[in-house]
Amino acid sequence: MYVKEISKNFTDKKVTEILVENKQGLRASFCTLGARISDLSIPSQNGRESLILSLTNLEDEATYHTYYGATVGRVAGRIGPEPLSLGQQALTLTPNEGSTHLHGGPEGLDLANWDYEIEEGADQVSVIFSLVDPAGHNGYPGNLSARVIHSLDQDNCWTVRYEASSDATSYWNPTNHVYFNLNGNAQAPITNHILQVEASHMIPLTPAGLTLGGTWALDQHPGLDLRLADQTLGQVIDRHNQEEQLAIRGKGLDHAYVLDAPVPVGQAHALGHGQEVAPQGTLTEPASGRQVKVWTDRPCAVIYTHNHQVPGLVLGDKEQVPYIGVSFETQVAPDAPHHPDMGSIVLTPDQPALSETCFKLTW
Ligand code: G6D
Repeated sequence: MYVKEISKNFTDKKVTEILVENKQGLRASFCTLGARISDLSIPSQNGRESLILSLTNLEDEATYHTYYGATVGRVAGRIGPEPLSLGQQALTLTPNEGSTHLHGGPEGLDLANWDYEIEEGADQVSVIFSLVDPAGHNGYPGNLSARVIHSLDQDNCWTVRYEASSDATSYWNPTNHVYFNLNGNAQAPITNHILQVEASHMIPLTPAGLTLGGTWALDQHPGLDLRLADQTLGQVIDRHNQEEQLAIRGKGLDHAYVLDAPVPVGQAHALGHGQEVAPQGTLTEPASGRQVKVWTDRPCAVIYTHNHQVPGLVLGDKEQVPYIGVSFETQVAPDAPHHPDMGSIVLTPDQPALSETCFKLTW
C-alpha cells in the first residue's frame, strides 16, 4: 500500500491529508479536518475519477460547510428543541439551525482538527484519528474521548470504525457524511443511480426535518421503497407528487431507513469484505457497472439525495447542481433522545461505544 502525508492550510489551522492507495489503484484521502474522507478515486482512461464529492479546495469548507466526507457528531442529524434530560440532569444542546441542534452543533466534530497516527499493513492501512471533546462543548455533558479509524484494504473496502468513551453520561451517535457519485468527478447528478436499501420501514419527517414520530411500513408506501432496485433515484425523486415525504425536504430523500438486518456490532468489515452476508445497501451506476456495497452494524441509514445546490460551490471544473451526490449515513435513528422507542444513543462511563461501517467498491 502506498501512503503519503500532505500538509494543508485551513483558515488558521494546519491540517494533514493522508493519501492511501491500494494495488488496484483505489486511492483514499483522509483528512484531519473532521476526520473525514476527502477523496476516494479510481484510475480511469482519463486519469483518475473521484467517486465521492471531494472539495477541489479544502478552504471552501469554511465558506460552504458542506460536511462532505466528514465525521459528523457528537450526534448526527437533527435533535429538536424540546427539553432533554439524562437521569436527573437537564441539558440543552446548542442550536445551530433555528432552535434545532444539527450534526453536533455549531462547533461539531466535522470542523475539529483531529490528531492521527497511521498503522500500515501489507493488506490494509488504517488512519486512526483521535480527539478529546471537552464537557459542555455544544452543550454535551462529559469529556468525550473519540477515535475514528478509517481503513483501506486490498479488497477495495473503505471501513470506518468509531470508538468512544465519556467520563459522564452523555449522547453519542456519529456518522460519516460521505456523498457518492459514481458518474465520476461530480460530472453529472446521481439521478441515473440505482440505490437498493434492505429496509422495510423508514422514518417520516416534519417539514423542519425532525422526526414525525413512529416509522412507516414501506409496503404501504411503495414510492419510498428501495428494496427492489428496479428504479433510478431520479424515478424515486420524480414521485414527489405522489409521495408527500418526497416533497417535504425539497424534492427528494432526506430520510432515515430502518435496516432490516444490520450486522453484529464491530463486524461490518469482517462479514462484509468477504461478502459472507448480504449488504444492507447497494448503490449502482448502471452504465458503467460501478458499485458500492455497504455493510453496517448501525440500525439506520439516512439517505440524502443532496436536494439543494450549494450556491457558488465549484466541484472540479463546474458549479455543482442539485442531486450531485447521495449520502448513506449509518447511525441510530435521528432525534432518538426524543423518540426512545427508536433506539438509544446514551453513552455511559461504564460502557464505551463501538460501531463500524464498511463500503466495498467495484468498478
Ligand atoms: C441538509 O437536510 C439535509 C441534511 O440531512 C444534511 O445532512 C445536510 O444538509 C448536510 O440540511
